[in-house]
Order: sequence, then structure tokens, then C-alpha cells
Amino acid sequence: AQDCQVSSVQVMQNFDKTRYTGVWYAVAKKDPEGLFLIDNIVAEFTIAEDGSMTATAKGRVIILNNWEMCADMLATFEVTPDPAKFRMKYWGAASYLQTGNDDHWVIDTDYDNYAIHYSCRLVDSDGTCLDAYSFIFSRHPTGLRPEDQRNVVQKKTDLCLLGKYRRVSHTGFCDSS
Ligand code: AZE
Repeated sequence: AQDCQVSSVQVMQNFDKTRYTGVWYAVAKKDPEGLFLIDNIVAEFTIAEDGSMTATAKGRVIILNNWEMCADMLATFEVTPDPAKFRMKYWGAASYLQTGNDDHWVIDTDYDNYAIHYSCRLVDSDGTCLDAYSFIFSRHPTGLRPEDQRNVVQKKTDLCLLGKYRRVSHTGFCDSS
């Protein structure tokens, strides 16, 4: 999908949410408009007894009046006809954090090392995305394995987001909370 149409974005084939569970470290991200997680972003996915997927996420944020804190977030996922495309309802453990309902698409993963996530919040009238965010997740807080980098660059290109990502640092800011 190099036409940059949201409707032609290729997602993970035969996505297996069970193999996706556990901890993922964000190692790079493309930000959406407005407030967002800054760094030290760690997500943990769980499958509930009824088979539904839930997640927690932590990350450093700066909210109103330059207050720096660790955001403690929760999410539930609604399935869609495509197993790699979810609707994510999320909210903060504290009420002054953000709530939302975003697409949550798994673009590619090998389950053991890397995952590429994509969410388009606003589709333009020409079918391209006006406000996307995306995470590159790794099972390793130190980053991607060299052998996964080529593939990740290809997927960023397919998403029309190449060059728009920033590294996500892990300094332990959210480790105590
Ligand atoms: C995600 C992984 C799965 C769980 C969640 C995620 C997203 C969280 C946010 C949080 C924003 C918080 C802000 C607070 C002030 C995709 C990382 C919940 C987008 C801006």
C-alpha cells in the first residue's frame, strides 16, 4: 500500500492475539496531534477468560501547567471482522488523564521480538490519514534487533510515515509507579 490510502493499509495476516500477550516496550513512535505519551512507554497485553484482549500502558506525559507525571492507562479492545484490527477504548487510572476510542491495528509482528502498531484518528476526504499515530514495539527495552530493522523500515514506508518517527527513551521514569 504505497498509495497512502487508509483503506489499503495491509495488516498482520492471521493475527494471533494470544501470542501477542505480555510486555512490549515502545522503541519508536509517530505522534498524533495534541497531548501524547512522551517516553518510557511500556504496554502490557492480556487475554481475559472470555477471550477478550485488554491492555495497560504507562508513559511519561506532561499535562496542564507543565506537570510531568507517569500516565497509568487502561484499555479494552473490541474485535472487528479483521483479527488484526481492533477498536481500543482507553482511559487513565486518574480522571485527569486522557480517554479515547481509537483504531488499533497490528501491522506486523513476529510476536517474539517486534511489533508495528498503527492508528488513524482522522481520515481525510481523499482517503489518506490526517492524524495518525504509530508505535514500534520491541520485546527488548534496548531496541530492535538489527535483523528486524529492514522490515520495520519497509512497513513505515508502506504506512507513508517514513521519517516521522522519533526514538522512545527508557530511563526508568515510570518504573516505581
Ligand atoms: C497503547 C497500548 C495499549 C494500551 C494503551 C495505549 C495508548 C495510550 C495512550 C495514552 C495517552 C495518554 C495521555 C495522557 C495525558 C496504544 C500504547 C492505552 C494513547 C495523552
